[in-house]
Amino acid sequence: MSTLAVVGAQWGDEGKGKVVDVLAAEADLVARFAGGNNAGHTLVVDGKKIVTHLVPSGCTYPGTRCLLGAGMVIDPEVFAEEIAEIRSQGLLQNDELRVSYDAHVIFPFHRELDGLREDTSGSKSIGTTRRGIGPCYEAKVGRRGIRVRDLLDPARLRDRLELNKRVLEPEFARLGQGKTIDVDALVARAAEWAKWLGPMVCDASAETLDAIDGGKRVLFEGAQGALLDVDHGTYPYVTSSSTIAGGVCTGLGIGPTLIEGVWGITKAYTTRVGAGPFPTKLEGEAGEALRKAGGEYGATTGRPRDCGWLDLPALRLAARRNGLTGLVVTKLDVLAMLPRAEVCVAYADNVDPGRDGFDRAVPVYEAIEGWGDPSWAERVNKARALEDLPGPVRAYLDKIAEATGVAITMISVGPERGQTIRLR
Ligand code: 2SA
Ligand code: GDP
Ligand code: MG
Repeated sequence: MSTLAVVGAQWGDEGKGKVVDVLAAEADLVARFAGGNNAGHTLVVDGKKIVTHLVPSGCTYPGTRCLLGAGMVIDPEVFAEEIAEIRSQGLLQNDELRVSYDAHVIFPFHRELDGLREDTSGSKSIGTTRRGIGPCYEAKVGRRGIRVRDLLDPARLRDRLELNKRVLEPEFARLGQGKTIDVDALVARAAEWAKWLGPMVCDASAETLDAIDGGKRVLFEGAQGALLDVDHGTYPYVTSSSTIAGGVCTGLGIGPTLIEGVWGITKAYTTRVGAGPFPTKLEGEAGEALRKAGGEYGATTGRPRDCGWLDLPALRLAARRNGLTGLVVTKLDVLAMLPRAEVCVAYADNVDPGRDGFDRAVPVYEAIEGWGDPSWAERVNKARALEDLPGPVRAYLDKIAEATGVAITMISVGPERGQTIRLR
């Protein structure tokens, strides 16, 4: 397959970074199409952990081009730090990293506004990562956004910053924090960014299309997950971008007919970080046990993630809205550590999440039969073929495939690149 999209099929943190890292061994180009440094994608190669936020997770392979598309929002200061960190490990040494002219830029005032809103929203806060993501996308759809290309044109940049100053200073005052946006200082700061960013700026749509036309293998790397999509997620408790496979087209500027496959990543259970409905969330000790077993803490903020059993109705919705052609199940080793496990097979009273939303969804659980042999954790961890997995674990995977109508194409049994069972 020459093009494949890899997207989160839950509320993010499904293991997209690991899966993209595995698949990127066979890719020429890895392109991110949405989100920004709210994302935290973890790769573990030979015991060494790398967490990417803006840089695509193909960054460990020399010669593989990494592209940041127009649908992304980029904080240049975070980007510079991330590039330096990755380069210090001898990676991304040449011209492997490219950024769209049309990606939007996160300024310090976006970050401050994000944090201030969270601090002043009380029980209505979204639980954002406070990285300025929402305010930057708001500016974009409000047609006052500042794009990477504007950093290369100081007069235009000044004009755009003045516009944002007029809109945002009253907003800061309304929220109880007087703030002056110092346009001169920001223009000077942006001139520094432009020096190192300028050489990597490109027409990311053309780069992607030319790569596909030239027979190159292209991976599209999603961020967050289907249920955090601004249109199709648990609105308003969502991120501000198109996280589903449709976002590949808008975020990179390519047509849907060029996406040959879409793999959705799901954990063997469910996690969520931030506010909003989470039907299968486990309270108390049960949730804590899963968090501990899975090491479920935010890869960007370090926040503890809420944990619960796998939610098949939610996964089915994600499969349909993404048009999944394959499903990757991760963290099977973590579920195997538990003495018992359940799975949500339906919602009570025929609640349909598409029609009724997730607020009223009360899970109907089934215990997973035969679960809970203390020897499994190690056995699953070491499995490299489907046949190596215990019978009840395989039956669980079959149940997931049947409920979603999507074939399982890969299974992850540990964080390391090699701890993977490839079925396709
Ligand atoms: P934002 O910052 O505006 O995008 O937040 C809006 C909602 O989107 C959620 N969100 C995420 N959920 C899971 N993982 C994310 N990335 C980090 C990670 C999160 C972290 O990899 O662990 O470190 O805390 C991510 N990014 C955004 C967020 O929780 C809000 O619900
Ligand atoms: P992403 O945002 O989807 O890339 O996921 P994150 O990196 O935020 O969170 C996934 C976490 O699970 C990371 O710490 C990964 O190293 C880890 N991980 C991924 N796959 C597996 C797996 O199969 N088993 C275990 N134990 N950990 C995994
Ligand atoms: Mg993550």
